[in-house]
Amino acid sequence: MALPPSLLIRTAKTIWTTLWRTMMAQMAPSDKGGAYQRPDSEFCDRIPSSTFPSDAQRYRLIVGMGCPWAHRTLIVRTLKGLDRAIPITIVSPSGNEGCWVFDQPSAMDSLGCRTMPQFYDKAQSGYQGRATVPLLWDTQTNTIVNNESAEIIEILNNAFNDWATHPEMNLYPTELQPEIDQWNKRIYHNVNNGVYRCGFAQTQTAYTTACNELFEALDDIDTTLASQRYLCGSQLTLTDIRLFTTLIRFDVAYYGLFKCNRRRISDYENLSGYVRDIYQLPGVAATCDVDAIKRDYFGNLFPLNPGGIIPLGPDLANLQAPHGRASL
Ligand SMILES: N[C@@H](CCC(=O)N[C@@H](CS)C(=O)NCC(=O)O)C(=O)O
Repeated sequence: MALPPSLLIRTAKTIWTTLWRTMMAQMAPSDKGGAYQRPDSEFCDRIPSSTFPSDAQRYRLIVGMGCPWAHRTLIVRTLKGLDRAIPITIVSPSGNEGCWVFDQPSAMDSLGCRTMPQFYDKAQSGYQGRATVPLLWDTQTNTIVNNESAEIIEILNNAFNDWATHPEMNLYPTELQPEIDQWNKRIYHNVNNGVYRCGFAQTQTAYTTACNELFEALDDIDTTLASQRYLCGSQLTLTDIRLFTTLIRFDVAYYGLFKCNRRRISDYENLSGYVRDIYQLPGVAATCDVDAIKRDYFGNLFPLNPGGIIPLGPDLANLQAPHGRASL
């Protein structure tokens, strides 16, 4: 005998909402108002230092191709020409285990780890924090150097110039640092983490605040980019790379899955050309794995997309179109 629909709906809603809240609390810690609170990164050593001297092939980057934070490190590694000096290991998300897993035999197999949490535990026994990517690993002492992308990209920019194919490329020049730092602060809160603050919001108010702040920042950035090629003028810097990895995921994932749907990046006149400009820099397109982005976001963030269906669009052929920004 079928249940009366209203009872069925009420029961399903109660169970579903309770499960959703429980899973969201685990996946996305929030404050009392339901706003997402990203946990701080816990490993913040630098290279060069007395413990971690600069050296080629000693350090390894562990990345996930869908992850915007890991993507920053891949782009800086590529632009600097550090492919030989800093090898990478790619991990994939395991939807069932809720963590990153090593899917191919890797140089670190000798450590006997299959998942990122096991790997963090090797570096710090009993580690209870988030086992995030990207991770800069020291293969000599078998420990973590750094797991904060904002710091790893500074390390990659500075510490390995003796082995870099493009040592002359300085993405964090001293004279631009105050301006870069200012952009970073605004872009991190409103855009990089802003899209997560929309998608991981657990109340309407938290979502509305995040969404308003996100689009206010994007509107301002679009205006800035009307008269200059990059955020700090004519020179590409770390702040552009930090912005780019969010923008390239925007129409693909954040617009739909994270409800960042006031406008697409492709609707912005200047931001859309800016994305094409950076995408077309030598080596950058090869770091952009759109299938992995779709798979990792739509396929693995179960509380946001329980059916796991991965959308077919959008059409990104336009990324190869002329950007017309060189004259700015
Ligand atoms: N602050 C970190 C954040 C990195 C981060 O949140 N990475 C995500 C993937 S996009 C992750 O590994 N999450 C796994 C988890 O939180 O358990 C950074 O920028 O390096």
